[in-house]
Amino acid sequence: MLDRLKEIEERALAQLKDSRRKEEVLRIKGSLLGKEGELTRIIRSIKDLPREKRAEVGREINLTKERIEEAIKAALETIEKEELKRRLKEAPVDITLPGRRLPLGSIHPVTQIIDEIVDIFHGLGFSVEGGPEVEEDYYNFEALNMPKDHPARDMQDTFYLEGDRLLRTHTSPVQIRVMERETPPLKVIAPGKAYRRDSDVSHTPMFHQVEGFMVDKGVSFSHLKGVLTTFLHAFFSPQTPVRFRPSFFPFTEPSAEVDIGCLICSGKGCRVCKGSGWLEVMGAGMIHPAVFRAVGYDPEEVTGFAFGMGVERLAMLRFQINDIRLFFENDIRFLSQF
Ligand code: 2U9
Repeated sequence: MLDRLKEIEERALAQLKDSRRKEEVLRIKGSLLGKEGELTRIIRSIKDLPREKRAEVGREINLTKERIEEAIKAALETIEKEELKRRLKEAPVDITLPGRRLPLGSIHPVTQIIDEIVDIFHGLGFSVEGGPEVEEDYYNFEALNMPKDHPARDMQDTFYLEGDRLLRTHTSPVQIRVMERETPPLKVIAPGKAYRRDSDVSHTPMFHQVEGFMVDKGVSFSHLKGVLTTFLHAFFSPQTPVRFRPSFFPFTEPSAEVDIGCLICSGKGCRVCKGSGWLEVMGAGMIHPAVFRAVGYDPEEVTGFAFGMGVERLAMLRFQINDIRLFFENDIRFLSQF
């Protein structure tokens, strides 16, 4: 029996050594270890041996089986390695080539501009606040001195929802909520989305605003001019001319529109500034006493200024883009330029 085992092992190892194909190795494996394999049959026959021989022969059979299994594994590995070598030779891979890079994303131009504006006002001591985009009529209009019959509430401009709710048409309601909650002195900016029923090259139904305000005892129009001029010089350039023109907003009195010298023609007059030499970039004013009364502040006690700017408009001026809709088409060829 032991001789037979030795003979089987020697034959198996020799055959495996000569094998060049996986199928051949598997066939040898089957002929030895399969259901009717030579070694399997020997294992089955242990029970017919005299009792005193069984342990010794059994041990020898197991050792032989282990060695053969190891030789099969080694043969398969060798064949696989050879196969890989052959395939690499047929279609060579240049491992010195750089890998494929994943495309790198970039920050959306509108977000870049918001971040810049926030940084500048942060440096001037303003904190940042946010609030709901689905607002109540009261916070969006009523508290901002725009009663029920005010033209700014027109169905043409506002997205109305059920009940007294709407999509905020500006971020001013954030500031009403801040004033309701806190007491002066306050220096706050509110960046965020606003919604209006409007769509053309310079309007989208959703756009971004940064509004801000400062409330304290003795805040004057000079503070407004100082803060906004400082901001515009930081955002555009310290040489940029800035002017304030009288205007009207229901929530500020007096009100102003803020212009900068045209960035394209340096004030000579061109298509972008429609020949005027100036570009309107912000609205501003002293907070209306009615707004203070709505939030429970005494307008005899405190004063404040407020301002607002359209982020897409500033981004269009900064990046010289003539159609606001490009910001929202999410065309990767457009966005990857920033
Ligand atoms: C409170 C009181 C007053 C915010 C202001 C403007 C003037 C303004 C526009 C600029 C371009 C909106 O994005 S835009 O269309 N904004 O002209 N906004 S004063 O006044 C406030 C805000 C909050 C409590």
